[in-house]
Amino acid sequence: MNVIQNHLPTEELQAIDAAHHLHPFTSGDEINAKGARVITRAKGVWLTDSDGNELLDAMAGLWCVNIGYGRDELAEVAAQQMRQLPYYNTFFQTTHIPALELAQRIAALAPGDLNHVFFASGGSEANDTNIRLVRSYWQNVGKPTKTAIIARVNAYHGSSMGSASLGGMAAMHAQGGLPIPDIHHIGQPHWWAEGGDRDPEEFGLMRARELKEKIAELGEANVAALIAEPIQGAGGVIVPPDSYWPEIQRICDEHEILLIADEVICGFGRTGDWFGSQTLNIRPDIMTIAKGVTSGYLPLGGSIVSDRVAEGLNKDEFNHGYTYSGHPVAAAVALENLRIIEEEGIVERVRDVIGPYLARKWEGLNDHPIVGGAHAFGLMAGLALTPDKQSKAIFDTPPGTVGLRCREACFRNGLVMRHVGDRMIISPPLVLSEEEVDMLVDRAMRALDETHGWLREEGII
Ligand code: PXG
Repeated sequence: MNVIQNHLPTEELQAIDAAHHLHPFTSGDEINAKGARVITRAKGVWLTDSDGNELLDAMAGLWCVNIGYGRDELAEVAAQQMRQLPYYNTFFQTTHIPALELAQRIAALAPGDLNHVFFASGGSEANDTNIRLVRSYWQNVGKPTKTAIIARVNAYHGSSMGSASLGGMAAMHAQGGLPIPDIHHIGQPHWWAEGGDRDPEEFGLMRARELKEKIAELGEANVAALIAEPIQGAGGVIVPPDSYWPEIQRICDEHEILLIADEVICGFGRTGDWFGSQTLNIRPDIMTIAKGVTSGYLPLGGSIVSDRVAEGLNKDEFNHGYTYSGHPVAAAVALENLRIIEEEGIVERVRDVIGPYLARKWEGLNDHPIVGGAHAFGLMAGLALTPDKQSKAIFDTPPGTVGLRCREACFRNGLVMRHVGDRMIISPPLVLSEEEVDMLVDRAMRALDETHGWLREEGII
């Protein structure tokens, strides 16, 4: 352990954290009693904690550190931009070079005629923008009744009032009076958990047709948009059956519904293309971006809209914006990040080399006695923990008990993997090597073995 310890001892850092820091998606009492894990540095795909332990970060932070940790180029660009122009806004008829160059760059990368970018500081803000943007669009083009937005159960679109309303997370809606009015939810294409005896393709069509039913129920004249992640991320890396997206696209086209693809996780290489919409053949009118656009080095998000949507929106003043929309330092870092992704061929490597390699190794976990439905898509993957893979049964314990146990076993084995209920999921940096994939899967296997042992000891299986 040759890490320089230039900080307080772990217990003292934990005590300060417990006294003053409120954490997202965390029970305060629990973490304060136990002490938070303190991460002090990172390089490539490896994190180091305050005790000098090294962890393989199979979550790329929170699905965002696409180019891996520790790229000096981004630090250099940030420092240069801070010296030249650390801040200026893009309101009131002004602009600056990093924002306009980034908008041009993103427009060039985005498919079809998605040529216009409205910046935010993250995915939640961008999705809040989308709610106001689609309603303004329909108002400006003479269809002001089109205000309803359809989203999906178990989707994640952010934590602000608007974006959490779009999301379909029951636990979030239970706190703080959500969803806001005029947001409606349809089912998710989660065949493993909800498909029952149906064939996956038949189930995919059935779930897609819920959109048609919802439009009929609300009235086409009242529906502004559908928002959906190409692959649900935080919901558990849920890859829809092949039949699902073509049918969704067809219904949106048929009914004049704007399609918003939330690319916050799928975007910038994770699916083996620049955007998940390209991998899945989706033609969105709007895409939400964040996370991988800067590889998480600085906060930046945005909405990319088509020529048609921009034309409608631009007819009137859009009374919306954030102090940090297009922040020059974040934009400069994004440009450098995109340069690295392109010049190093990172997207192609996900598609042709490391994605297929991860899929082969990850899907091998299906042989484990408590694993069902292990499946990878690009550089994200999920599996279900199950007491019986034939019947796709769930455990008798409260949902998430076994998943949490498995996550703790992953940490003991030097691996960061996330659990969503009793599903385990990964989304590693796009730059991990074959050797690191092997380490990831070996460690995951050890954690699964430990979880299996515990399930037997407790008599749960
Ligand atoms: N859309 C999607 C698809 C996301 O995954 C957001 C929007 C919101 O982005 P911001 O930048 O506002 O956080 C996200 C964020 C998890 C987890 O536990 C996932 C996210 C955020 C926090 C935790 O998997 N995704």
